Amino acid sequence: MTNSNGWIKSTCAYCGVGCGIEAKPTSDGRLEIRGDAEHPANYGRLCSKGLALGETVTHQGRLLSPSINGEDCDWDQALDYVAEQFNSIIGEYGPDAVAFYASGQLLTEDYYVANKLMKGFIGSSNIDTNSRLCMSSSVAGHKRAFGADCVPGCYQDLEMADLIILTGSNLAWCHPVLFQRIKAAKADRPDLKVVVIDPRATSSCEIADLHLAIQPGSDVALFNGLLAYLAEQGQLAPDYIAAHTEDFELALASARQDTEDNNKLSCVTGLSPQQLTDFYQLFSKTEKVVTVYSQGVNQSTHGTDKVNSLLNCHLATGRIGKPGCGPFSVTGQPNAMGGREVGGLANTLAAHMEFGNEAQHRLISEFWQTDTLSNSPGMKAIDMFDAIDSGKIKAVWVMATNPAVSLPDSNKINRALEKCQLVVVSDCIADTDTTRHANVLLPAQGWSEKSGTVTNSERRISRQRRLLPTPGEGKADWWIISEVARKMGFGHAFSYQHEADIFQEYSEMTGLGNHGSARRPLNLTGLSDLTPAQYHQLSPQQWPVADKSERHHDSQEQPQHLPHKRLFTDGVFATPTGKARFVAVRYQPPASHTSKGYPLVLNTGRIRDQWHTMTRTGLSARLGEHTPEPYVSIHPTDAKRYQLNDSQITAVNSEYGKAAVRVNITNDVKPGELFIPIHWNDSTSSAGKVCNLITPDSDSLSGQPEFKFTPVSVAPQAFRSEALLLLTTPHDISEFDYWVRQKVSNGYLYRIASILTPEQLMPQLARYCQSENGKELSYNGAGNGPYRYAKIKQQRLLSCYLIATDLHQQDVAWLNHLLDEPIDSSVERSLMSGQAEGKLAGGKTVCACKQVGKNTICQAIKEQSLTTVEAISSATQAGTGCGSCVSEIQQLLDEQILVSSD
Ligand SMILES: Nc1nc2c(c(=O)[nH]1)N[C@H]1C(S)=C(S)[C@@H](COP(=O)(O)OP(=O)(O)OC[C@H]3O[C@@H](n4cnc5c(=O)[nH]c(N)nc54)[C@H](O)[C@@H]3O)O[C@H]1N2
Ligand SMILES: Nc1nc2c(c(=O)[nH]1)N[C@H]1C(S)=C(S)[C@@H](COP(=O)(O)OP(=O)(O)OC[C@H]3O[C@@H](n4cnc5c(=O)[nH]c(N)nc54)[C@H](O)[C@@H]3O)O[C@H]1N2
Ligand code: SF4
Ligand SMILES: [Mo]
Repeated sequence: MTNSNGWIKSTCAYCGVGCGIEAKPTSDGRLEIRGDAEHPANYGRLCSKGLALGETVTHQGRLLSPSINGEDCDWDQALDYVAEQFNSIIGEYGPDAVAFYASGQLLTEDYYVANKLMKGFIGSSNIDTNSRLCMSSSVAGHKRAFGADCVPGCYQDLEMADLIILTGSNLAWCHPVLFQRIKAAKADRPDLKVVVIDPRATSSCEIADLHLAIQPGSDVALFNGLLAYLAEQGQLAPDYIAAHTEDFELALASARQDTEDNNKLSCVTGLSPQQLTDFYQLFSKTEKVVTVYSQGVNQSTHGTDKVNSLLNCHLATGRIGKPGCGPFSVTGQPNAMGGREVGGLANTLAAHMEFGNEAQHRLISEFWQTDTLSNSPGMKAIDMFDAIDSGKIKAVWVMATNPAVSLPDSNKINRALEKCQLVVVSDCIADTDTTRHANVLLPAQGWSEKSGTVTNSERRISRQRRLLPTPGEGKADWWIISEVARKMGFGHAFSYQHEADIFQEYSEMTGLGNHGSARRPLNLTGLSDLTPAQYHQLSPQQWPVADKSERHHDSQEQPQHLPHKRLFTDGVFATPTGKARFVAVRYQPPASHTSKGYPLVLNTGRIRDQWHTMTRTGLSARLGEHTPEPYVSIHPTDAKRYQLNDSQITAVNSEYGKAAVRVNITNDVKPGELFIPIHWNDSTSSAGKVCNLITPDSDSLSGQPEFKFTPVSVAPQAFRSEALLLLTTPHDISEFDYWVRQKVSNGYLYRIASILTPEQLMPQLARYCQSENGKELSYNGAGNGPYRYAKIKQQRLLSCYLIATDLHQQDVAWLNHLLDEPIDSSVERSLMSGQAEGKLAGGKTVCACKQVGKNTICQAIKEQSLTTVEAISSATQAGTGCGSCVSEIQQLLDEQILVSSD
């Protein structure tokens, strides 16, 4: 799929939108990246993370060689070792003493073989994945209602809807291209209404007609209220209910119990009766409604019930399986869907077949030619790590995920990994919090080197293509797993020569017993006879593709004619009766409660420009600029109560552990509620890892952890000095009390705080600047400083630091580019004065795509009297790339207007 100009089509590495990209290798080993105008997920658009993909393919920090207990070795030795250790542990303790912990960032082909090895041949179901943390409540909710784990709609529905409800989803930052599509549709058709349901005011509220800042965890009550309202107002679809569903009366009775008393509903949801009525009326009078939902719904002790409460409302009004209608679970990771399809979760079999179904068990056993196919579900992620902690599981193989950072109660997880007899980690990055626990490290190919398929949120399968050669010894994940399988003695079933062989086997498998009343929507048999060349060329395909005739052939159609398939259009669902099931759900409060010791509720989530544990987005200097440091958002009244000033460092404590982050005082969160982003970890900060605090409570049905509700306390932390240290290579600076690492162009910027005085801190920092010779500039204030130092060689900065009693109020973004620009006298002056002068005065980056800083924008607003975002964009270029900074530009504009009207 290379066109005549050398652009290769592939799929973005990050979120479940699954945008098509085109990439062209550059002479310096990077990639030029642009959106694929023909891909139906994005039609050419990309967000800031997608646009920066080319900057993350650097070889810096890559895991280059296999190793055993810290000693590099060759592949044969490493694979032999893993196979022997697994076999010996299984021999002694049985198959349930081993486990795989996989990821929605594996390709479908990788995932398929991992699942086949564990469930089919090792004979245990102890394979679970980070999708447990991400989508498992949606999976469980879909299965309860539809009989199968299916997202019924397609992206086109977002543009055809007249009402879009975003609940528990910060789409603007987490699925930015979908957000941009909705925004464009709304600009075309202002009648398209948007409701955001989120305890926080997020960037997604930029397009909201109504923001319902609900009480955390109260979603079931809100949607039960909607169901009861619809019934009361005679706004249900009785014919649809009668023909296509069952158990409606039970669900309605349950919903009515939650809503008997309007005051109670207001009290539980924290919404006024007027807000409730506004929302309910909007839903009831709008025919075409899409409810987009994500982690605010899923990551909850009652996540599955939250999912079913909103599915109930769509089923009761027949708003499903029609253009512009339906519940829409937007998936997080690039291949969260693919993993679910091939049985990556411990409680499902491959190809949407299920434990407990004798016929399916027999079909799979025959298909794989195995007599050891596991009979029952395995351990879900939280239980799996508990079993590692207790010693029941003795070997774990972690693939493409960083559980030492991302699982709740991180102290326990790290203890468990430390104790575990055998920890095997396949990753492309050498130093992560999880690789630090590994006995065996296996270097995997990274995004730009891999080849295979991924499935996005609208069930569309896209090819990820090899773009660059692999550094060092990195191998494809499917190859690594298949080789271990061969060495464990299962060679006959893992003799794949190419990823296309695996795809062929998997797509054939989706056809097993898939007919008549046992029909499963997931059917790819129309793709099962692809030749390797056709697989290589494969254009995006939305499932089901039950027959060859349904296959989309690239060259024959214009992108605007690509099919947009919906499921359940005929009202036939994947349950034994063909009817969708209502689920009777009741509101229940979150499992944990605030108390005197832990009076505040901690919510966690994502920021715009970082991806999870930052092992990849953290390589891009551009992406690091937007939010360089972990923070806690807190309401002004709480800040006052707990004596916190803006930008000071605070300790955050929970029953499980502690963190230390910057204070961000804002009205975006309500009193009593805090928000901390998830991205920082022990490799990038002293105490920014939020999962140290998080409760291991999880949903009893789905096993998905409660990441949005942990009781915590805050307490200001006193430091005597703060410092900024700029170095060209990463250093271990864990000797400092508080530190955060930021990738900047050609180096690293460390933010440091210390209980030492500036004078005492100075000699400690100076040690990090000693390695090379060069011209030294220094400014030494007496006692409390400030102290400033820079080492320069041939007009290049080698290192520098700034120390003062407090630096946090100061705009220091001008330091970000110092390592890649020639140092002239104005830069030298800035370094010695500690203030940006001359060309450095642009300020903190707002628009990452066009590199426009805050000061430039604010200055343009003031000097040119700009009053609209469009005017700012045309004056400064800010917001003309991916557009996801537009809300921030608006905010700057609002602030400037406020300032000038003061
Ligand atoms: N930039 C960026 N994008 C990403 C990712 C990333 O790391 N960075 N990760 C990807 C992945 S894997 C995922 S899973 C998705 C996640 O995408 P989202 O789910 O959109 O992201 P989150 O920030 O985790 O949470 C969404 C919102 O839920 C709200 N919330 C909290 N509690 C409640 C509640 O009780 N009810 C309701 N209704 N809302 C609540 C939070 O305030 C938050 O704004 O993002 C994907 N996209
Ligand atoms: N507090 C809190 N915690 C959360 C969440 C939350 O909202 N709040 N969200 C949860 C959710 S939804 C998710 S999805 C998880 C994400 O959490 P993780 O999955 O732990 O995070 P990642 O940083 O994406 O980890 C992926 C790892 O795989 C490596 N990798 C990348 N590509 C490949 C590859 O092709 N092969 C191999 N072998 N390795 C590769 C990367 O270098 C990285 O180390 O976090 C969860 N944790
Ligand atoms: S929205 Fe952004 S991160 Fe998600 S797939 Fe598209 S470009 Fe990648
Ligand atoms: Mo996720």
